Amino acid sequence: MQIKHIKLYHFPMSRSARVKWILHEVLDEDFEVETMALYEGQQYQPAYLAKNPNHGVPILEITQADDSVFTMIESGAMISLLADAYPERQLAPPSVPFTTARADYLQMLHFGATWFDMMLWQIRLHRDLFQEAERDERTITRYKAKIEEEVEPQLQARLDATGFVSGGSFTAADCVMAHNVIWARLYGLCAGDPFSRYLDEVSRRPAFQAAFADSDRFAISPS
Ligand SMILES: N[C@@H](CCC(=O)N[C@@H](CS)C(=O)NCC(=O)O)C(=O)O
Repeated sequence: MQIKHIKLYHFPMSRSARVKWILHEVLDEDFEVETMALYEGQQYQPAYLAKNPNHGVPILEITQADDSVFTMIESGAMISLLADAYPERQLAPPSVPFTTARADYLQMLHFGATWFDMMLWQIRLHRDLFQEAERDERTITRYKAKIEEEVEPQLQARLDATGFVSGGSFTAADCVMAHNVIWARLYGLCAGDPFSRYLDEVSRRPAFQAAFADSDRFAISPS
């Protein structure tokens, strides 16, 4: 795939911010962003649903050399692809030859984008997004406990060992995991020093600062 142009559909601080972060890492400012009015329901417009029937951000539109456009709708896959598409940025261990560093990196990227993300999403739905009658406090309690008792110790051990979630340097897996840590902190989770040091470290990156420059436009709930 030869990438000619990239467009990201985005909402501040949401899962698209992970993708915006890696886009700044690999392309600096050389990509297009359209910010969606999610709280006003713009994602349900037919033209948007045709691109993403799951009505969410991010969408990544990749225009190739022949002007065909490939559309992606999963943030973890986008981040994995972008890290591999720009190997000179050294955001992922190479896929060939096989290494355990690559296996561990993929495992942490997907752990962040699926397992940990799923718990954060359940908390967000029941705490911030569902109508009052649909909210279930037990779901919030259950997933907060799972994060505290199961996820945090695993991440903390990794951060204590190397400062990053996989291997001894910053990788694309950190774009997912640090975004999750920022998200978790909205709920009082991942509050300890190793997580503070981690966020201090990654937030010094210019690409992080560019990606989260619009975070003041995020509101935790629709008003
Ligand atoms: N698994 C998807 C989830 C995308 C997702 O749920 N995005 C949320 C924002 S973080 C969204 O756009 N929600 C609006 C809606 O569902 O209508 C991914 O990681 O890309």
